[in-house]
Amino acid sequence: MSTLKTIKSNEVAHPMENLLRMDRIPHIWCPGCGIGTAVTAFASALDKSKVDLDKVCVVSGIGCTGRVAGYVKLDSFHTTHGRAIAFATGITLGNPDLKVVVFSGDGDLISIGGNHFIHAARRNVNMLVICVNNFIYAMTGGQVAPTTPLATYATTSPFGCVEPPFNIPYIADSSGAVYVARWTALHVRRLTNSITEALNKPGFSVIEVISPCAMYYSRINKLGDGLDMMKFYHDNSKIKHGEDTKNLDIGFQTPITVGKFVDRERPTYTESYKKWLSDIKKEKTK
Ligand SMILES: Cc1ncc(C[n+]2csc(CCOP(=O)(O)OP(=O)(O)O)c2C)c(N)n1
Repeated sequence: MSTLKTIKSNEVAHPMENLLRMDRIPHIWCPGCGIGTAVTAFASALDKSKVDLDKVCVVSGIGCTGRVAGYVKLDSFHTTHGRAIAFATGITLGNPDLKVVVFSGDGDLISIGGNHFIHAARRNVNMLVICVNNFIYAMTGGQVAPTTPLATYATTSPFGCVEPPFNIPYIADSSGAVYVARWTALHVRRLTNSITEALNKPGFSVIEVISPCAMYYSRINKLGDGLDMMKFYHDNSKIKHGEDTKNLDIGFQTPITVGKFVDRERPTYTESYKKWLSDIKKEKTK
């Protein structure tokens, strides 16, 4: 049975009421922000994938995206800045039956949390990471992030960012992630399908969601509002499934390559660990 609420003609209800903590609504996100769209895609994917909601656990760090854990009506943890993956690793190792989903921003995951990210990918720890990349530290007022494109203005780069940005799918791929995709907040159905697919994939999966930040990124760089950013995604996104992740750099207002880039099999950390233990036991009983 669908977990999404069916709206009867005389009833005013949010169709995702069953998956959201309605007592926390209205949320803190600004008009034009894409985080809510990513949450909607996630909720739809949970519904489509038929996962047992009692077995789903959402973990977030700190930031605008970090607030997701507080809005979903699931077991969830709002953890410290940069440490979502560390908490998620503990949860998945402690209870391998859970489907652990990390929902966090690019700063949280790739800046302060970058080390956890690469090592969880290397170990192939069982979790799905959804990274909302708005190219900036939004919650703290628009500082430069490790994803801010070259020459982009931010409150801490008033003359334009001089540091080359990370390419998140490339880091995920080269560190060992088994599933890597990127979509924008405009690609709601494709994003939903990717999340659905990744929810059923064992191992470390990463989905990047390029999202407008109308309040900081767009305002500081004079790019208009959230709708203008959606129009930009519409006109400038190119779907290239299987594209080499080396080619996925994003510059300031350059075309954005989206799609599913990696889908491979590797033993998960839990599987390798169990096998290792049983091999040691066999060795000892010889
Ligand atoms: C240890 C620590 N350092 C710094 C901060 C301040 N801080 C809060 S959120 C954040 C960055 C958020 O950026 P991002 O993860 O990209 O999320 P967004 O708000 O853009 O969704 C920072 C630096 C903090 N809360 N804790």
